[in-house]
Amino acid sequence: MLDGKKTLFSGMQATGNLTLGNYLGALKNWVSLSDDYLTFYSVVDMHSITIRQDPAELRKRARTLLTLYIAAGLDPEKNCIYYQSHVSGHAELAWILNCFTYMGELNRMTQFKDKAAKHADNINAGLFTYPVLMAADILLYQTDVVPVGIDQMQHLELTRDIAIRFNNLYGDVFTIPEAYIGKSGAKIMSLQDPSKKMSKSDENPNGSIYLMDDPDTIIRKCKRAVTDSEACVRYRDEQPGIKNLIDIYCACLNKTPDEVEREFDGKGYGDFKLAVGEAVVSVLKPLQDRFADLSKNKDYLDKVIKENAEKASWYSNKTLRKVQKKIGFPERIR
Ligand code: ATP
Ligand code: LTN
Repeated sequence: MLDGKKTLFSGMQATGNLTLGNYLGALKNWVSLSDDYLTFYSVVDMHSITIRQDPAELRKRARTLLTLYIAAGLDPEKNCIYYQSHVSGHAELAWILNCFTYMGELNRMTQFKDKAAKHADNINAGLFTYPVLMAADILLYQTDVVPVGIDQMQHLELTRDIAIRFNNLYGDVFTIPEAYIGKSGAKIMSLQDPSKKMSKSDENPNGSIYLMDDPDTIIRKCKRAVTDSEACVRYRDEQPGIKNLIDIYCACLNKTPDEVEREFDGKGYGDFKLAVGEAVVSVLKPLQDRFADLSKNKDYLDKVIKENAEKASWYSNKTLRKVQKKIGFPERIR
């Protein structure tokens, strides 16, 4: 709660090109929830450097991501859209929360284990304490709700544990946040291997649909999606490829799996895959057009970046000062 309004926080890393999974699992819900909350949507560039980045590339991707937030339908006048690295409170609170988080808790994080296995030559302390920075992001804004894909649930549970632990020691300092997982699209799988989540860091570009893919590419990737030989469009675990395509179709067109099964009863996979491709195009094409327009408007984007960083700093400082006082840091002399 901030200013008597429920608060929403979410963020994405500026690594790789956003996929349809990122859009349907996160961004789309951000847009649908944005009217009901005081909202903060961060480009979490400080999280990105837990993996080695090319500086010019990181800067470019961060700006692209921020622009995409707006192109997806988040009005930056109403939603605080900003770079995490522009608001120093994130790092300051993360340090404090590090001292309230146990090694054993961090050792259990599956994202850490996955990323450590993938980047065995650079298992840095930042990668290990990544979830603490994420907890700081969320708790800084007294967040009530955090829309994310299912893969982030474990980090959210940890955030809650840290907040409860802190509150037990110092009184009611933090709001305890809840995850918001969308009804469909919470976990979009790779088109080439439906046992793996669609991910922006996947090496096989055919497994993911990127938000910037052109219509022909989208249709081609859907047509080539790995399915099975059952030859019926059914929403069930035994047909993971088809199930995933139904999820995509439902999330794009706001339909239910039942409706989709009926719609494609007696039809072949060719028809269904084409319809999925067209549904994806119908969602991504308008977003791509808005992105192209926004990208031309440098002054506008710069203004959004500056003003929203100031707004986020203002709110985050309120929480930070409270925390610093509670734990016994000396008061600032004005
Ligand atoms: P990486 O491959 O670099 O780990 P990622 O594609 O998993 O990245 P993140 O930046 O970790 O993306 O996630 C951004 C948001 O998108 C998170 O809320 C996450 O839960 C959601 N998300 C990511 N992939 C999927 C997916 N396949 N289905 C649904 N939601 C997803
Ligand atoms: N860890 C998240 C990105 C992230 C985030 C957050 C999401 C960083 N801070 C705060 C929600 C709230 C990820 O890898 N997707």
